Amino acid sequence: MNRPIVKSVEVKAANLPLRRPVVGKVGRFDNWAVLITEITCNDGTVGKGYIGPYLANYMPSIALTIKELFSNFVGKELAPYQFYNEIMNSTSLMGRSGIATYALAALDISFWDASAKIANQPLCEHLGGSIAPVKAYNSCGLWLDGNESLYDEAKQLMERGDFDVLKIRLGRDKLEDDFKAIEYVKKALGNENLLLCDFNQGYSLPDAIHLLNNLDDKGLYWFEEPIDFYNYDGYKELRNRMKTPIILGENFHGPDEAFRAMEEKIADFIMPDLMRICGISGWMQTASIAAAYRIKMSSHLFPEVSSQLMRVTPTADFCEWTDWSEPMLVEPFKVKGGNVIIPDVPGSGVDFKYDVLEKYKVQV
Ligand code: SMN
Ligand code: MG
Repeated sequence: MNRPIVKSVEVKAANLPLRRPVVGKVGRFDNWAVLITEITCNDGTVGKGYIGPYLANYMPSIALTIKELFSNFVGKELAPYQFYNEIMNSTSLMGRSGIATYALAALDISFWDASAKIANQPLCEHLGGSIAPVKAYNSCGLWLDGNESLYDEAKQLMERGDFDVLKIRLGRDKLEDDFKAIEYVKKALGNENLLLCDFNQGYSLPDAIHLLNNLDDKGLYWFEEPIDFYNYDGYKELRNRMKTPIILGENFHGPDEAFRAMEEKIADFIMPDLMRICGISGWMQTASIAAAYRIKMSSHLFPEVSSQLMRVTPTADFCEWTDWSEPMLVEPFKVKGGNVIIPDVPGSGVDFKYDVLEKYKVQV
């Protein structure tokens, strides 16, 4: 069968204000920097997607890379997974990580959106799955700043969408303050519900051992990124010492890194990031590897496409939900009963409010 031919690409960027600033060991962010990629086929289909590369000043370089990579596909029949493999197998001069990965991810997400639209199916159905509620946690708050009382903040986070799983950021100067923070949040959440925690690589190995030893009996569902994500020996050591499962993965650049981490058994669970894992194609490869290793896989940010992907991830655990992109989305995904609700529309369900993109525009 003839498939539509890929014709052109458009890239836009914006720096959306965040309702609650991100304050963690990862830094402070008042904005969510997004790069929108739209590809058009000769039948008029437009594939849309976005990535969030954090650092707005790098977006022009990423946009240029997107356009340069796109030149490989002009005039070809749309074939997202084939395109992904062609680039992965031919860009060794650029490397298979960093900006190249972000740019390929942006294109891959848009190609798959177009492909699902052409098939007239929601993305998860196009990938061989079905629509159903996707178990999620609300990750929009519980940062390290904590001006509001953490009890009230946790209650607010549970209220919208009836969430019963939350994630707290840890790594306050005094261990006692982390203990108190956990206590306040647990009081709001209830002891029967799951609390996850994230350290954002804030610790050296000896400090992490000390801290996690003190937190190991707190009933936290996972310890996320206590130390540098590339410290493989350190992660092995932590896994040996702790009862609480260790998770990392938001910093895997492409499936190669995810594979190595699983092969080396450095984590109990993984949580790839749609952008860094190299889009939908990179995610699908990683999900197969996680299934082979029987490792639970959660998602990192990008709840719209990630929730669709969780429906075809054999070891799917939790979808991380944030509302950061909502201001620019025509139809933000609904959250109900602690689940992300995938809309029954063709494609990824992501479409943009162009007036909002214009208002917060970044020149690329
Ligand atoms: C995180 C990463 C990037 C920006 C904000 C928060 C964090 C998470 O590591 O896992 O949510
Ligand atoms: Mg994290």
